[in-house]
Amino acid sequence: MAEISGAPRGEGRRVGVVVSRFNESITRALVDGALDALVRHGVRFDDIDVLWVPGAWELPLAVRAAMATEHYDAIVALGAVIRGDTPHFDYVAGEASRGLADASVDGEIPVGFGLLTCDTLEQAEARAGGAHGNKGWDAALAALEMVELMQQLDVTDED
Ligand code: INI
Repeated sequence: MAEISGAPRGEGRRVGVVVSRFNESITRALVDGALDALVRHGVRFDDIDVLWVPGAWELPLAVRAAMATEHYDAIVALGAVIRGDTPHFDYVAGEASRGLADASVDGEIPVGFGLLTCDTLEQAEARAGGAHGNKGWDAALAALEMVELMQQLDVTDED
Protein backbone atom coordinates (compact mmCIF):
# COMPACT_ATOMS: atom_id res chain seq x y z
CA MET A 1 0.00 0.00 0.00
CA ALA A 2 1.31 3.42 -0.88
CA GLU A 3 -0.04 6.75 0.26
CA ILE A 4 0.89 9.55 -2.06
CA SER A 5 0.31 13.21 -1.39
CA GLY A 6 1.95 16.50 -2.22
CA ALA A 7 3.27 19.03 0.24
CA PRO A 8 2.42 22.68 -0.36
CA ARG A 9 6.00 23.60 -1.33
CA GLY A 10 6.28 26.83 -3.25
CA GLU A 11 10.01 27.06 -3.97
CA GLY A 12 10.56 27.67 -7.67
CA ARG A 13 6.83 27.73 -8.46
CA ARG A 14 5.18 30.36 -10.61
CA VAL A 15 1.60 31.11 -9.69
CA GLY A 16 -1.15 33.10 -11.36
CA VAL A 17 -3.83 34.48 -9.08
CA VAL A 18 -6.98 35.22 -11.09
CA VAL A 19 -9.44 37.33 -9.14
CA SER A 20 -12.73 39.06 -9.83
CA ARG A 21 -13.33 42.70 -8.99
CA PHE A 22 -17.05 42.23 -8.17
CA ASN A 23 -17.45 42.49 -4.37
CA GLU A 24 -13.92 43.88 -4.30
CA SER A 25 -13.73 44.44 -0.56
CA ILE A 26 -14.05 40.66 -0.20
CA THR A 27 -11.90 39.62 -3.13
CA ARG A 28 -9.00 41.88 -2.11
CA ALA A 29 -8.98 40.14 1.26
CA LEU A 30 -8.92 36.79 -0.55
CA VAL A 31 -5.93 37.99 -2.60
CA ASP A 32 -4.15 39.04 0.60
CA GLY A 33 -4.73 35.58 2.05
CA ALA A 34 -3.53 33.83 -1.11
CA LEU A 35 -0.38 35.96 -1.41
CA ASP A 36 0.43 35.42 2.25
CA ALA A 37 0.05 31.64 1.87
CA LEU A 38 2.13 31.50 -1.30
CA VAL A 39 5.01 33.59 0.01
CA ARG A 40 5.05 31.84 3.40
CA HIS A 41 5.32 28.52 1.57
CA GLY A 42 8.27 29.58 -0.53
CA VAL A 43 6.91 31.20 -3.70
CA ARG A 44 8.97 34.27 -4.64
CA PHE A 45 6.83 37.41 -4.67
CA ASP A 46 8.16 38.15 -8.18
CA ASP A 47 6.90 34.78 -9.37
CA ILE A 48 3.27 35.67 -8.64
CA ASP A 49 1.01 37.54 -11.05
CA VAL A 50 -2.40 38.83 -9.98
CA LEU A 51 -4.82 39.02 -12.91
CA TRP A 52 -8.07 40.95 -12.40
CA VAL A 53 -11.34 40.23 -14.21
CA PRO A 54 -14.72 42.01 -13.88
CA GLY A 55 -16.73 39.25 -12.20
CA ALA A 56 -16.80 35.58 -11.33
CA TRP A 57 -18.39 34.79 -14.68
CA GLU A 58 -15.13 35.85 -16.37
CA LEU A 59 -12.86 33.70 -14.18
CA PRO A 60 -12.86 30.50 -16.29
CA LEU A 61 -11.84 32.22 -19.52
CA ALA A 62 -9.06 34.15 -17.81
CA VAL A 63 -7.85 31.00 -16.07
CA ARG A 64 -7.69 29.15 -19.39
CA ALA A 65 -5.85 32.09 -20.97
CA ALA A 66 -3.36 32.14 -18.10
CA MET A 67 -2.80 28.38 -18.52
CA ALA A 68 -2.25 28.82 -22.24
CA THR A 69 0.77 31.05 -21.58
CA GLU A 70 2.47 27.95 -20.07
CA HIS A 71 4.04 30.33 -17.57
CA TYR A 72 2.28 29.09 -14.44
CA ASP A 73 2.64 25.92 -12.40
CA ALA A 74 -0.63 26.64 -10.66
CA ILE A 75 -3.53 29.04 -10.75
CA VAL A 76 -5.52 30.35 -7.82
CA ALA A 77 -9.03 31.50 -8.74
CA LEU A 78 -10.68 33.95 -6.35
CA GLY A 79 -14.08 35.58 -6.33
CA ALA A 80 -17.20 36.23 -4.32
CA VAL A 81 -20.73 35.56 -5.52
CA ILE A 82 -23.35 36.77 -3.07
CA ARG A 83 -26.99 35.78 -3.40
CA GLY A 84 -29.42 38.51 -4.38
CA ASP A 85 -33.15 38.47 -5.01
CA THR A 86 -33.02 36.82 -8.44
CA PRO A 87 -31.73 33.51 -9.83
CA HIS A 88 -28.72 35.40 -11.24
CA PHE A 89 -26.62 34.08 -8.34
CA ASP A 90 -27.25 30.48 -9.33
CA TYR A 91 -26.15 31.01 -12.92
CA VAL A 92 -23.01 32.97 -12.06
CA ALA A 93 -21.95 30.75 -9.17
CA GLY A 94 -22.78 27.49 -10.94
CA GLU A 95 -21.23 28.29 -14.29
CA ALA A 96 -18.12 29.89 -12.80
CA SER A 97 -17.56 26.86 -10.58
CA ARG A 98 -18.09 24.39 -13.39
CA GLY A 99 -15.92 26.47 -15.70
CA LEU A 100 -13.06 26.45 -13.21
CA ALA A 101 -13.31 22.70 -12.68
CA ASP A 102 -13.35 22.12 -16.43
CA ALA A 103 -10.38 24.43 -16.98
CA SER A 104 -8.31 22.61 -14.39
CA VAL A 105 -9.13 19.13 -15.62
CA ASP A 106 -8.79 20.02 -19.31
CA GLY A 107 -5.55 21.94 -18.76
CA GLU A 108 -4.10 19.44 -16.25
CA ILE A 109 -2.93 22.38 -14.17
CA PRO A 110 -4.02 22.76 -10.55
CA VAL A 111 -6.57 25.51 -9.98
CA GLY A 112 -7.16 26.43 -6.36
CA PHE A 113 -10.87 27.08 -5.93
CA GLY A 114 -11.30 30.26 -3.92
CA LEU A 115 -14.70 31.31 -5.21
CA LEU A 116 -17.00 32.14 -2.33
CA THR A 117 -20.68 31.44 -2.92
CA CYS A 118 -22.56 32.95 0.00
CA ASP A 119 -26.06 34.00 0.96
CA THR A 120 -24.91 37.19 2.68
CA LEU A 121 -22.04 39.67 2.77
CA GLU A 122 -21.44 38.67 6.40
CA GLN A 123 -20.88 35.06 5.39
CA ALA A 124 -18.38 36.20 2.77
CA GLU A 125 -16.56 38.44 5.25
CA ALA A 126 -16.27 35.54 7.67
CA ARG A 127 -14.49 33.53 4.94
CA ALA A 128 -12.24 36.34 3.73
CA GLY A 129 -10.10 36.81 6.81
CA GLY A 130 -12.84 36.54 9.43
CA ALA A 131 -14.12 33.86 11.79
CA HIS A 132 -14.00 31.12 9.13
CA GLY A 133 -10.46 31.87 8.01
CA ASN A 134 -9.42 33.00 4.56
CA LYS A 135 -10.47 30.85 1.60
CA GLY A 136 -7.86 32.60 -0.54
CA TRP A 137 -5.18 31.14 1.73
CA ASP A 138 -6.83 27.69 1.54
CA ALA A 139 -7.10 27.79 -2.25
CA ALA A 140 -3.46 28.80 -2.64
CA LEU A 141 -2.24 25.95 -0.43
CA ALA A 142 -4.43 23.43 -2.24
CA ALA A 143 -2.98 24.54 -5.56
CA LEU A 144 0.62 24.18 -4.34
CA GLU A 145 -0.13 20.76 -2.89
CA MET A 146 -1.66 19.61 -6.16
CA VAL A 147 1.36 20.79 -8.17
CA GLU A 148 3.55 18.43 -6.19
CA LEU A 149 1.06 15.56 -6.35
CA MET A 150 0.83 15.93 -10.12
CA GLN A 151 4.62 15.87 -10.29
CA GLN A 152 4.77 12.72 -8.21
CA LEU A 153 2.30 11.09 -10.57
CA ASP A 154 4.46 12.35 -13.41
CA VAL A 155 1.55 14.13 -15.07
CA THR A 156 3.50 17.32 -15.71
CA ASP A 157 6.59 17.62 -17.86
CA GLU A 158 8.74 19.02 -15.07
CA ASP A 159 11.53 17.12 -13.33
N1 INI B 1 -20.12 38.65 -10.19
C1 INI B 1 -19.50 38.27 -9.05
O1 INI B 1 -18.28 37.99 -9.06
N2 INI B 1 -20.21 38.20 -7.88
C2 INI B 1 -21.53 38.48 -7.82
O2 INI B 1 -22.13 38.38 -6.72
C3 INI B 1 -22.19 38.86 -9.01
N3 INI B 1 -23.59 39.19 -8.99
O3 INI B 1 -24.23 39.09 -7.93
O4 INI B 1 -24.18 39.58 -10.00
C4 INI B 1 -21.43 38.95 -10.22
N4 INI B 1 -22.01 39.32 -11.37
C5 INI B 1 -21.23 39.79 -12.52
C6 INI B 1 -20.81 38.67 -13.44
O5 INI B 1 -19.83 37.86 -12.83
C7 INI B 1 -20.22 39.23 -14.74
O6 INI B 1 -19.06 39.97 -14.45
C8 INI B 1 -21.19 40.13 -15.49
O7 INI B 1 -22.41 39.46 -15.72
C9 INI B 1 -20.59 40.58 -16.84
O8 INI B 1 -20.27 39.47 -17.69
